[in-house]
Formats: sequence, structure tokens, C-alpha cells
Amino acid sequence: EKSRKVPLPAFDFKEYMIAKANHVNKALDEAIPLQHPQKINEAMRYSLLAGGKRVRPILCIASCELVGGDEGLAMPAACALEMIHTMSLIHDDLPCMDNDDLRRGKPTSHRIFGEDIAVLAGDALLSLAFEHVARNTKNVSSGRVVQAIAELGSTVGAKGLVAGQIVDIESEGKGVSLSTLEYIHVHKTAKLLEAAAVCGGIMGGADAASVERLRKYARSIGLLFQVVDDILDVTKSSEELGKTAGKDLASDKATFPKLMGIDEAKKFAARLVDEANQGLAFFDHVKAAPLYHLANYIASRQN
Ligand code: GRG
Repeated sequence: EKSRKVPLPAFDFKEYMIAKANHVNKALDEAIPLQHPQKINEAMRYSLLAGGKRVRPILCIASCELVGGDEGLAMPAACALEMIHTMSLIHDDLPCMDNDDLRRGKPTSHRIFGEDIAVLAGDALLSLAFEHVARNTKNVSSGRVVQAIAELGSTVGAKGLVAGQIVDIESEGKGVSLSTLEYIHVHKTAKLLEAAAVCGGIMGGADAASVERLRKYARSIGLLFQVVDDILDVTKSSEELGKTAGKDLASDKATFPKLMGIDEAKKFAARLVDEANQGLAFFDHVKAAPLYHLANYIASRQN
């Protein structure tokens, strides 16, 4: 296994993430004024402004900038991605799905507002996402805006997030094959990251080949995100062994380390980093610094 190490360009990634997240948060705040009927806007704002890492919007903006566009061109699409991500979390947490009480360190939407309003808040965020891109994208040709909206639509629907969720639900409690596990994570997680990079590229004026390079990069980091998550579950569990039983080893949730072994899972993660870097190889190394650092950040996070 030879891993073609790409040296990380010198770049203050943390500062970049914080600056971009601040811009995104300001735009999200402005996208949903507290107007009549108060309750639904309150519920939408509660989850949207609850403080996620904003990885998807930042990936969208960084992709736009990589191909020569400026942040403003991609900002409405970036906000739409966070609206879609947030609505998927609200619905994923519902009693009829995962029935979770906490999200982003706060009580889930249905815990605060009730199940009825949580469903509606998700629906309203999803439709606002499309309206927001269509209405607020400026200085991009209408053809490109339509292309981005189509990308977002297929990302959410029965070929995208919903497909991942349904295969996940249907495989609960059953033995899952490696290809099914990969299918679930590609659809539940990687698709939206793909859409983020692709929409950023489209808004920034990229040609079709570069849009596909960005897609390949984002798909790899999306799957990487989940593989690393699974590996961390195992390493955290074994550290805690003796104190409490390792939670993930005990549960019957399928993970990459369980299906392929921890060493193979680590090799798989290394291969995904390579693939992500390959997607970027065509672009100027210095201009691609934020995306190289993002892949590295996902690969080497410790919790
Ligand atoms: C989209 C119509 C529609 C329905 C939703 C519920 C569902 C279908 C899909 C589930 C999608 C889901 C919960 C995927 C997991 C995504 C994931 C990796 C979440 C964690 O993302 P982070 O770490 O979270 O970026 P923060 O809080 O930082 O944004």
C-alpha cells in the first residue's frame, strides 16, 4: 500500500473555517426573519442556528473560490445546503426515526416544539432551501442556477439522502454486507457533501470536468467521514473498556471495522484520503489549500 503523500500547503485552516462559518451564520440568520407565524420561524431558527460546524456550506464556498468565483456567488447555495442538512437532522431525530433527545448539544426540535412542529420545521427548511437559491443567487447565469437546483433535488430525494435513510432502516437488525454499509453512508452522508462541492463549482463558473473532479473529492471525504467515525468508535470503546463496556462493540450496528477488521478499515481510510487528493490534483495546489486541509481534518480528527 503506497500512499502518495501530498504535502499540505501552508495555510491557516482553523482561521479560514472560523471566518467562513461566521459569514455563513450571518447569512443564515438573515434568511429566516422572525415573522408571523412566529412559532414555525422560531423552530426553524432554533435548529438552523444551533451551532453545527458548517462543513457543507464551507465546502461549497471553498469549491466556488477554487474555480475562481467569489464567496457571494455561492452563499445562497451554501445556506441551502445547511438548511437541507439541518432538516435531515430534525427528521432523523423524530420519535418515528431515531427518537433522539439531543442534537448539537441541545434538546432536539420535537423535544422543544413537539413532533408536529418539528415535522413542519423540517418541511419548511427544505422548501426554503430551494426558494433561497432561486431567489437570492446573484451574478450567476440562470442555466447554472437551475443546474445547481437540480443537483440539490436529486441529493435530497429517493436517489439521495432518502435512499440512504430507507436502506438504513430496512437493514436494521439484519446482517449488513460491506456494499450495503457503503451504500448507506454514500447516500446519507457523502451525497450532500458532493452536492456542496458541485454547487460551489457550478456557481463559481467551473466547466463540467472540474465539477466532476470536485464531486470525486467530496464523495471520498464523505465516506472517509464515516469510516473515521467508525474507527474512533472502536478506539474510544477499547479505551473505556474496564470502566464501561464499549458501547459500539456491544451494539449490533454495522461498522467498517466490524465488517473488514480495524486494520483494513484504516487502510480504507488512507485510500479515501488518496482519492480525495487525486480529485484535487488537477487544481492549483495553493488555491486548493482549504480543500486539502479539510480532507486532512476529516482524516485525522480524534473525536
Ligand atoms: C432529506 C427529505 C429528507 C429526509 C431526511 C432523515 C433522513 C432523510 C436522512 C438522514 C440523514 C442523516 C441524519 C445523515 C447523517 C449525517 C451526518 C454525518 C451528520 C453529522 O454531520 P456533522 O458532523 O454535524 O457535519 P454538524 O452538527 O456539525 O452539522
